[in-house]
Amino acid sequence: MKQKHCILIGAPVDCGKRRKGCVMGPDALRTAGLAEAICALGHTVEDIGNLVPDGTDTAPHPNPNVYALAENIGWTKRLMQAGPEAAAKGMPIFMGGDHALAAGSVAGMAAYAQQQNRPFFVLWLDAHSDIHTPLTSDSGNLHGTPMGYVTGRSGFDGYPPLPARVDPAQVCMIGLRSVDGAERAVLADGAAQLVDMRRIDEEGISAPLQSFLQQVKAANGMLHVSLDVDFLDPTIAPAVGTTVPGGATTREGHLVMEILSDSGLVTSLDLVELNPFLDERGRTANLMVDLTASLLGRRIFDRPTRSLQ
Ligand code: 4U7
Ligand code: MN
Ligand code: MN
Ligand code: MN
Repeated sequence: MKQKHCILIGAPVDCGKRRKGCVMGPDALRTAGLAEAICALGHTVEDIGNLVPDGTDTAPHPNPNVYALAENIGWTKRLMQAGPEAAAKGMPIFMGGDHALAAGSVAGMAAYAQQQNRPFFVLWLDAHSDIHTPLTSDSGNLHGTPMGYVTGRSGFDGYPPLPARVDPAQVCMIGLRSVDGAERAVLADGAAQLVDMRRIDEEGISAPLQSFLQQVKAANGMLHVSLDVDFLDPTIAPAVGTTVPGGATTREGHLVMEILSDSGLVTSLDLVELNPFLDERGRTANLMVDLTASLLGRRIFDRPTRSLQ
Protein backbone atom coordinates (compact mmCIF):
# COMPACT_ATOMS: atom_id res chain seq x y z
CA MET A 1 0.00 0.00 0.00
CA LYS A 2 1.10 3.57 -0.59
CA GLN A 3 3.09 5.01 2.27
CA LYS A 4 1.15 7.52 4.34
CA HIS A 5 2.00 10.21 6.83
CA CYS A 6 -0.44 9.69 9.71
CA ILE A 7 -1.22 12.51 12.12
CA LEU A 8 -2.52 11.32 15.47
CA ILE A 9 -4.82 13.90 17.02
CA GLY A 10 -5.60 13.28 20.69
CA ALA A 11 -9.23 14.28 21.31
CA PRO A 12 -10.06 13.26 24.91
CA VAL A 13 -13.70 14.30 24.52
CA ASP A 14 -15.72 13.01 27.49
CA CYS A 15 -18.70 15.39 27.42
CA GLY A 16 -20.85 13.55 24.86
CA LYS A 17 -22.50 11.47 27.58
CA ARG A 18 -22.68 11.27 31.36
CA ARG A 19 -20.53 8.18 31.97
CA LYS A 20 -16.88 9.17 32.35
CA GLY A 21 -13.82 7.44 30.99
CA CYS A 22 -13.34 8.25 27.29
CA VAL A 23 -10.99 11.01 28.47
CA MET A 24 -8.42 8.18 28.80
CA GLY A 25 -9.04 6.91 25.26
CA PRO A 26 -6.14 8.63 23.47
CA ASP A 27 -3.64 7.45 26.08
CA ALA A 28 -5.00 3.89 25.99
CA LEU A 29 -4.55 3.86 22.21
CA ARG A 30 -1.00 5.14 22.66
CA THR A 31 -0.35 2.52 25.35
CA ALA A 32 -1.69 -0.19 23.05
CA GLY A 33 0.94 0.87 20.52
CA LEU A 34 -1.01 2.68 17.83
CA ALA A 35 1.93 4.70 16.53
CA GLU A 36 4.28 1.70 16.62
CA ALA A 37 1.80 -0.50 14.74
CA ILE A 38 1.42 2.12 12.00
CA CYS A 39 5.17 2.67 11.70
CA ALA A 40 5.75 -1.10 11.46
CA LEU A 41 3.71 -1.02 8.23
CA GLY A 42 6.14 1.45 6.66
CA HIS A 43 4.15 4.62 7.26
CA THR A 44 5.30 7.67 9.19
CA VAL A 45 3.51 8.96 12.29
CA GLU A 46 3.30 12.32 14.00
CA ASP A 47 1.43 12.50 17.33
CA ILE A 48 0.37 16.09 17.96
CA GLY A 49 -0.68 15.29 21.55
CA ASN A 50 -4.01 15.97 23.18
CA LEU A 51 -6.06 18.99 22.21
CA VAL A 52 -8.23 21.03 24.57
CA PRO A 53 -11.64 22.47 23.64
CA ASP A 54 -12.13 26.12 22.74
CA GLY A 55 -13.87 28.12 25.45
CA THR A 56 -17.57 28.74 24.78
CA ASP A 57 -20.57 30.12 26.67
CA THR A 58 -24.13 29.03 25.93
CA ALA A 59 -27.59 30.06 26.96
CA PRO A 60 -29.69 27.40 28.75
CA HIS A 61 -31.00 24.87 26.24
CA PRO A 62 -34.74 24.31 25.62
CA ASN A 63 -34.20 20.56 26.10
CA PRO A 64 -33.39 20.36 29.83
CA ASN A 65 -31.71 16.96 29.39
CA VAL A 66 -28.99 18.29 27.08
CA TYR A 67 -25.66 17.61 28.77
CA ALA A 68 -22.53 19.79 28.62
CA LEU A 69 -23.58 21.79 25.56
CA ALA A 70 -20.88 24.47 25.87
CA GLU A 71 -18.06 21.95 26.14
CA ASN A 72 -19.41 20.01 23.16
CA ILE A 73 -19.51 23.17 21.08
CA GLY A 74 -15.98 24.06 22.23
CA TRP A 75 -14.67 20.68 21.07
CA THR A 76 -16.51 20.98 17.78
CA LYS A 77 -14.82 24.31 17.08
CA ARG A 78 -11.39 23.04 18.05
CA LEU A 79 -11.57 19.86 15.99
CA MET A 80 -13.06 21.61 12.97
CA GLN A 81 -9.87 23.63 12.91
CA ALA A 82 -7.44 20.81 13.75
CA GLY A 83 -8.70 18.39 11.09
CA PRO A 84 -7.99 20.48 7.99
CA GLU A 85 -4.61 21.56 9.42
CA ALA A 86 -3.61 17.92 9.79
CA ALA A 87 -5.11 16.92 6.45
CA ALA A 88 -2.83 19.39 4.70
CA LYS A 89 0.12 17.35 6.01
CA GLY A 90 -1.20 13.78 5.87
CA MET A 91 -3.95 11.47 7.05
CA PRO A 92 -5.66 12.64 10.26
CA ILE A 93 -6.47 9.96 12.82
CA PHE A 94 -8.71 11.33 15.57
CA MET A 95 -8.08 9.39 18.77
CA GLY A 96 -11.18 9.75 20.93
CA GLY A 97 -12.76 10.46 23.10
CA ASP A 98 -16.45 9.85 22.65
CA HIS A 99 -18.38 10.16 19.39
CA ALA A 100 -19.35 13.79 20.05
CA LEU A 101 -15.92 14.52 18.56
CA ALA A 102 -17.20 13.55 15.11
CA ALA A 103 -19.22 16.76 14.93
CA GLY A 104 -15.87 18.52 14.62
CA SER A 105 -13.78 15.90 12.83
CA VAL A 106 -16.35 15.23 10.12
CA ALA A 107 -17.38 18.87 9.65
CA GLY A 108 -13.72 19.84 9.37
CA MET A 109 -12.89 17.12 6.88
CA ALA A 110 -15.97 17.99 4.81
CA ALA A 111 -14.73 21.58 4.68
CA TYR A 112 -11.29 20.39 3.63
CA ALA A 113 -12.74 18.23 0.84
CA GLN A 114 -14.71 21.22 -0.40
CA GLN A 115 -11.50 23.30 -0.53
CA GLN A 116 -9.93 20.50 -2.55
CA ASN A 117 -12.94 20.46 -4.89
CA ARG A 118 -13.59 16.84 -4.06
CA PRO A 119 -16.83 15.14 -3.03
CA PHE A 120 -16.90 13.94 0.57
CA PHE A 121 -18.15 10.59 1.83
CA VAL A 122 -18.58 9.16 5.33
CA LEU A 123 -18.52 5.52 6.40
CA TRP A 124 -20.15 5.27 9.84
CA LEU A 125 -19.31 2.02 11.64
CA ASP A 126 -21.58 2.02 14.68
CA ALA A 127 -24.47 0.22 16.40
CA HIS A 128 -26.18 3.62 16.42
CA SER A 129 -26.97 6.19 13.74
CA ASP A 130 -26.11 9.22 15.96
CA ILE A 131 -28.38 11.45 13.85
CA HIS A 132 -30.32 13.10 16.67
CA THR A 133 -30.32 16.83 17.24
CA PRO A 134 -30.08 18.37 20.72
CA LEU A 135 -33.86 18.86 20.43
CA THR A 136 -34.79 15.27 19.49
CA SER A 137 -32.43 13.47 21.90
CA ASP A 138 -34.23 11.97 24.90
CA SER A 139 -30.99 11.18 26.72
CA GLY A 140 -29.54 14.62 25.98
CA ASN A 141 -26.21 12.88 25.38
CA LEU A 142 -24.67 14.70 22.47
CA HIS A 143 -22.54 11.75 21.32
CA GLY A 144 -25.83 10.66 19.74
CA THR A 145 -25.96 13.79 17.54
CA PRO A 146 -22.82 14.25 15.36
CA MET A 147 -24.44 12.89 12.19
CA GLY A 148 -27.37 15.25 12.75
CA TYR A 149 -24.98 18.20 12.91
CA VAL A 150 -22.83 17.36 9.90
CA THR A 151 -25.82 16.62 7.67
CA GLY A 152 -27.14 20.10 8.40
CA ARG A 153 -30.17 19.33 10.57
CA SER A 154 -31.59 22.31 12.44
CA GLY A 155 -31.47 22.46 16.23
CA PHE A 156 -27.74 23.05 16.64
CA ASP A 157 -28.00 26.64 17.86
CA GLY A 158 -24.68 27.86 19.23
CA TYR A 159 -22.65 25.41 17.13
CA PRO A 160 -20.34 26.87 14.49
CA PRO A 161 -21.98 27.28 11.08
CA LEU A 162 -21.21 24.31 8.83
CA PRO A 163 -18.68 25.23 6.14
CA ALA A 164 -19.79 22.22 4.08
CA ARG A 165 -22.87 20.10 4.71
CA VAL A 166 -22.48 16.33 4.34
CA ASP A 167 -24.91 14.95 1.76
CA PRO A 168 -26.76 11.97 3.33
CA ALA A 169 -26.58 10.29 -0.09
CA GLN A 170 -22.82 10.15 0.49
CA VAL A 171 -23.11 8.44 3.88
CA CYS A 172 -23.07 4.70 4.53
CA MET A 173 -23.81 3.35 8.02
CA ILE A 174 -22.82 -0.22 8.78
CA GLY A 175 -23.54 -2.18 11.95
CA LEU A 176 -26.84 -0.57 12.94
CA ARG A 177 -28.85 -2.26 15.66
CA SER A 178 -30.03 0.57 17.95
CA VAL A 179 -31.85 3.39 16.16
CA ASP A 180 -34.34 5.61 18.03
CA GLY A 181 -37.75 6.58 16.63
CA ALA A 182 -36.77 10.19 15.92
CA GLU A 183 -33.71 8.90 14.07
CA ARG A 184 -35.73 6.43 12.00
CA ALA A 185 -37.95 9.33 10.96
CA VAL A 186 -35.05 11.27 9.40
CA LEU A 187 -33.42 8.19 7.93
CA ALA A 188 -36.74 7.12 6.36
CA ASP A 189 -36.13 9.31 3.31
CA GLY A 190 -33.77 6.55 2.22
CA ALA A 191 -30.94 8.88 1.26
CA ALA A 192 -28.23 7.34 3.45
CA GLN A 193 -27.15 3.77 2.84
CA LEU A 194 -28.13 1.81 5.94
CA VAL A 195 -26.67 -1.60 6.59
CA ASP A 196 -28.13 -3.12 9.73
CA MET A 197 -26.89 -6.29 11.42
CA ARG A 198 -29.62 -8.39 9.83
CA ARG A 199 -28.40 -7.43 6.38
CA ILE A 200 -24.84 -8.32 7.42
CA ASP A 201 -26.06 -11.70 8.69
CA GLU A 202 -27.92 -12.40 5.46
CA GLU A 203 -25.59 -10.94 2.82
CA GLY A 204 -22.23 -10.58 4.52
CA ILE A 205 -20.45 -7.31 5.26
CA SER A 206 -18.37 -7.19 2.07
CA ALA A 207 -21.05 -6.61 -0.61
CA PRO A 208 -22.66 -3.45 0.81
CA LEU A 209 -19.24 -1.99 1.65
CA GLN A 210 -17.88 -2.69 -1.83
CA SER A 211 -20.85 -1.04 -3.46
CA PHE A 212 -20.40 2.10 -1.35
CA LEU A 213 -16.69 2.18 -2.17
CA GLN A 214 -17.47 1.98 -5.89
CA GLN A 215 -19.51 5.15 -5.44
CA VAL A 216 -16.63 6.91 -3.64
CA LYS A 217 -14.14 5.79 -6.26
CA ALA A 218 -16.28 6.82 -9.22
CA ALA A 219 -16.62 10.30 -7.74
CA ASN A 220 -12.89 10.61 -6.86
CA GLY A 221 -14.18 11.35 -3.36
CA MET A 222 -12.47 11.74 -0.03
CA LEU A 223 -13.60 9.18 2.54
CA HIS A 224 -13.83 9.69 6.29
CA VAL A 225 -14.27 6.52 8.38
CA SER A 226 -15.79 6.86 11.84
CA LEU A 227 -15.27 3.73 13.93
CA ASP A 228 -17.32 3.53 17.14
CA VAL A 229 -16.19 0.74 19.50
CA ASP A 230 -19.82 -0.40 19.79
CA PHE A 231 -19.84 -1.35 16.09
CA LEU A 232 -18.10 -4.46 17.45
CA ASP A 233 -19.80 -7.07 19.55
CA PRO A 234 -19.41 -6.30 23.28
CA THR A 235 -17.99 -9.78 23.92
CA ILE A 236 -14.89 -8.83 21.91
CA ALA A 237 -14.93 -5.08 22.65
CA PRO A 238 -16.23 -4.54 26.19
CA ALA A 239 -14.65 -1.10 26.76
CA VAL A 240 -17.64 1.01 25.78
CA GLY A 241 -20.48 2.62 27.72
CA THR A 242 -23.24 1.85 25.23
CA THR A 243 -22.94 -1.89 24.68
CA VAL A 244 -25.46 -3.39 22.27
CA PRO A 245 -25.43 -7.18 21.79
CA GLY A 246 -25.21 -8.66 18.32
CA GLY A 247 -22.40 -6.57 16.88
CA ALA A 248 -19.69 -7.21 14.32
CA THR A 249 -17.31 -10.10 14.91
CA THR A 250 -13.53 -9.81 14.99
CA ARG A 251 -13.34 -11.05 11.40
CA GLU A 252 -16.13 -8.76 10.18
CA GLY A 253 -14.26 -5.84 11.71
CA HIS A 254 -10.99 -6.82 10.11
CA LEU A 255 -12.61 -7.59 6.76
CA VAL A 256 -14.09 -4.09 6.62
CA MET A 257 -10.67 -2.63 7.34
CA GLU A 258 -8.89 -4.85 4.82
CA ILE A 259 -11.36 -3.98 2.06
CA LEU A 260 -10.95 -0.30 2.93
CA SER A 261 -7.19 -0.73 2.79
CA ASP A 262 -7.34 -2.41 -0.63
CA SER A 263 -9.50 0.44 -1.90
CA GLY A 264 -6.91 3.08 -1.01
CA LEU A 265 -9.79 5.53 -0.57
CA VAL A 266 -9.69 6.40 3.14
CA THR A 267 -8.44 9.92 3.85
CA SER A 268 -9.27 10.30 7.57
CA LEU A 269 -10.32 8.18 10.54
CA ASP A 270 -12.03 8.49 13.93
CA LEU A 271 -11.36 5.92 16.67
CA VAL A 272 -14.10 6.70 19.18
CA GLU A 273 -15.99 5.67 22.30
CA LEU A 274 -13.13 3.65 23.81
CA ASN A 275 -13.65 3.81 27.59
CA PRO A 276 -10.49 2.26 29.05
CA PHE A 277 -12.06 2.23 32.52
CA LEU A 278 -14.38 -0.52 31.27
CA ASP A 279 -11.74 -2.56 29.45
CA GLU A 280 -10.45 -6.04 30.27
CA ARG A 281 -6.66 -6.05 30.31
CA GLY A 282 -6.52 -3.67 27.35
CA ARG A 283 -8.21 -6.02 24.90
CA THR A 284 -10.51 -3.39 23.35
CA ALA A 285 -7.68 -0.87 22.96
CA ASN A 286 -5.55 -3.60 21.39
CA LEU A 287 -8.36 -4.54 19.01
CA MET A 288 -8.82 -0.92 17.92
CA VAL A 289 -5.09 -0.74 17.18
CA ASP A 290 -5.20 -4.03 15.24
CA LEU A 291 -8.17 -2.81 13.20
CA THR A 292 -6.30 0.40 12.39
CA ALA A 293 -3.33 -1.71 11.31
CA SER A 294 -5.57 -3.71 8.97
CA LEU A 295 -6.86 -0.45 7.53
CA LEU A 296 -3.30 0.68 6.92
CA GLY A 297 -2.15 -2.47 5.18
CA ARG A 298 -1.38 -5.23 7.69
CA ARG A 299 -1.97 -8.59 6.00
CA ILE A 300 -1.33 -12.29 6.52
CA PHE A 301 -0.93 -12.86 2.78
CA ASP A 302 -1.23 -10.32 0.01
CA ARG A 303 -4.05 -10.86 -2.43
CA PRO A 304 -3.09 -8.69 -5.38
CA THR A 305 -6.13 -9.71 -7.39
CA ARG A 306 -8.65 -8.92 -4.67
CA SER A 307 -8.48 -5.14 -4.86
CA LEU A 308 -11.55 -3.08 -5.66
CA GLN A 309 -12.71 -3.77 -9.22
B1 4U7 B 1 -22.86 6.51 20.24
C1 4U7 B 1 -28.95 6.82 22.03
F1 4U7 B 1 -30.95 6.43 23.17
N1 4U7 B 1 -29.49 6.83 20.69
O1 4U7 B 1 -29.37 9.14 21.86
C2 4U7 B 1 -29.00 8.23 22.59
F2 4U7 B 1 -29.91 4.70 22.42
O2 4U7 B 1 -21.82 7.47 19.86
C3 4U7 B 1 -27.57 6.26 22.07
O3 4U7 B 1 -23.20 5.79 19.00
C4 4U7 B 1 -26.52 7.12 21.46
O4 4U7 B 1 -22.33 5.55 21.21
C5 4U7 B 1 -25.20 6.39 21.31
O5 4U7 B 1 -28.65 8.41 23.77
C6 4U7 B 1 -24.12 7.29 20.84
C7 4U7 B 1 -29.80 5.92 22.92
MN1 MN C 1 -21.51 6.49 17.85
MN1 MN D 1 -22.57 3.72 19.09
MN1 MN E 1 -21.30 4.53 22.53
